[in-house]
Amino acid sequence: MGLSVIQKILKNHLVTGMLEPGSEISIRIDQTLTQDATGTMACLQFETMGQPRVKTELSVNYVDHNVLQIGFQNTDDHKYLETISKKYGLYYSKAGNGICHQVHLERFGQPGKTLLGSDSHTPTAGGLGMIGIGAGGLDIAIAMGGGAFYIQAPKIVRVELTGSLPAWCSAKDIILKLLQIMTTKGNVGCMVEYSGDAVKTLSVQERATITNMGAELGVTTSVFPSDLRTKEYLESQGRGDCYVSLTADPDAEYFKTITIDLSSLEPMIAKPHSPDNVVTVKEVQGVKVQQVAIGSCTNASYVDLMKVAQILKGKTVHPDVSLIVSPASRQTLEMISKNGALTDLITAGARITESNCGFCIGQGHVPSTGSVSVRTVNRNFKGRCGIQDAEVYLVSPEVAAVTALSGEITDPRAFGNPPKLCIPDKYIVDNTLLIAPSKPSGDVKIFRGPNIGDPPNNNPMPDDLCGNVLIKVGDKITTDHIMPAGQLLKFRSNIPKYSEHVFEPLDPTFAQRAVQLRDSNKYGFIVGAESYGQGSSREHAALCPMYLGIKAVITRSFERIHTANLINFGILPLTFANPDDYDKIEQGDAVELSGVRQTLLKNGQFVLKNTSKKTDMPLNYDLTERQRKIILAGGLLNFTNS
Ligand code: MIC
Ligand code: SF4
Repeated sequence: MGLSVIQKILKNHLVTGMLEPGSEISIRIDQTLTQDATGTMACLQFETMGQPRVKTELSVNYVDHNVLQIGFQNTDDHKYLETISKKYGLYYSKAGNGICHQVHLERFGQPGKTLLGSDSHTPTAGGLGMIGIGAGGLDIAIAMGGGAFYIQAPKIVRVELTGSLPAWCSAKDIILKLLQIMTTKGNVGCMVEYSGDAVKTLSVQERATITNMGAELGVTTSVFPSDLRTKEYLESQGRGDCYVSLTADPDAEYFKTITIDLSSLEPMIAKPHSPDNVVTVKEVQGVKVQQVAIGSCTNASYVDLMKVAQILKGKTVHPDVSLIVSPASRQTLEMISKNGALTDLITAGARITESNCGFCIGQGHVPSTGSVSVRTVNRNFKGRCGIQDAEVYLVSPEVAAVTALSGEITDPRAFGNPPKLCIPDKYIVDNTLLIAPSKPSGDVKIFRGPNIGDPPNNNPMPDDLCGNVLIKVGDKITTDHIMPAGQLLKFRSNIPKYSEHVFEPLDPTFAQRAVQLRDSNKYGFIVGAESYGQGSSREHAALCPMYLGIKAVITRSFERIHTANLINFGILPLTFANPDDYDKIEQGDAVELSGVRQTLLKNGQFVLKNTSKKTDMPLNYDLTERQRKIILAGGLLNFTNS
């Protein structure tokens, strides 16, 4: 049987296991990526492993999430990352150089390689024909030390693209269409591989928009073949020597195939508050808009901003709209500045920001109360923009630009001629803000500001867990609900302080109640419903609950990265054997789980005793032997260092 692109890359990197969907495999990681919001903890964890230098082919520390440096905490974290990079042999991408995924595509991505990143949008690299996977910081730390990365061998979903994009439709409409079809739920354990005649009509940058939002599907990664368009892109970035061709064998087999005829697409939009709440723009046009924000690792590349500049040129942003444009990389900013497109944006009334994540994660440009913000980003979870009471819609750069001009959600097809696609023959390559790894040297002094604490320890899993259900939540709880970011990002390396905010958007009393329970020597349980832990890779959504004494999360289903993070921090991810039992348990119930160690050792069944309701409920888990040992040890750091 022939192999798909994904199978070829996995096979080349396989350390243990077999490519049987669902079974555990481990793969060698060629490159790692860390960013300042998750990287500090990852590097602190790497330091505890006592390795003299990173063992990957290439590792990069990016500063892109907290570039405003409000307060010393962020600036201190950056200095820490800079000195760590120097000492351990990582590239260091300084504040202002751009968003990790965009810069990685420009400078480092290579077809056929594996990339592990402490950010859920690491699959952006799949646009270049590589396997990019998002994971918690601890998994990255282990990969930096040369350790393999464990995942389930994937079910590979083939997405066949046919036809060609109609005028005013672009890559974002393709991925929004796929989100409408596949939704954000139920895709754990899958990887997406793109194929079909239309693939060759898409540039790497457009492919990267599509693979970027594979994160919202909940799949492990998304990959395009590496073809002449890939070669063209790498050459235009001065990296033609990285090119290898990588295509699927004609007889490769897939778990299933979804076909999207690009010719039949219309401009699409995701309504509040989920990326899969997708309809056509036509269906919601006319909604008045107060803010348009063009940016993020999804849709703020040179190709995107050139389209926006053409649409805005000679026109003026609607007086009721604030338009923010945040170029995804310094390369993009430099190029639109050189060719005059930046002037067109400014003259039209756009507010330009430094290249960074910024408003995408609620760091500034927070919409006003009750207002509508139309964005080119990838997530519109409630509250992520920095305020609960705002309506965020996700669109392509084209729809964002015409909406900024008209002041209401607008189908661009009524707007005359579409902008031209500008794909440069040569990008400007300027590594001024990218510091290459220095030669090994023992005398680099690591800088540690007062906000940087040690990673907290956890004890081995006790045999009996007696405690309370501290919170019961519903479907699709994201890591933004569990561990909000925005202005709190400055506490990412200060776990005691950050832990005060666990579940704050849902219940500001949670942390205080958890501490009271922990101080009375009892354990906290969390109850959730479907798709618990969507979104970001932030391990803090497990690490901080661990710090607060949480030992088990019981749900109807989990998302992949969050499950891995729970295991890494010694928290049991359990599911209701009878999904209806979710309705029979309440916040505040006193519960007991006994014989935990023995049950895990024997891979037996758990039974939760609800002493408040005087009921018993069977609980399942899907853990490999290695994962059970990690939980027994109290987490991956204990397991690795023992
Ligand atoms: C996000 O888009 O939610 C983030 C912020 O980039 C996160 C990482 C983090 O929480 O630091 C992600 O996507 O993993
Ligand atoms: Fe940054 Fe937003 Fe991309 Fe996350 S999704 S990496 S916050 S731009």
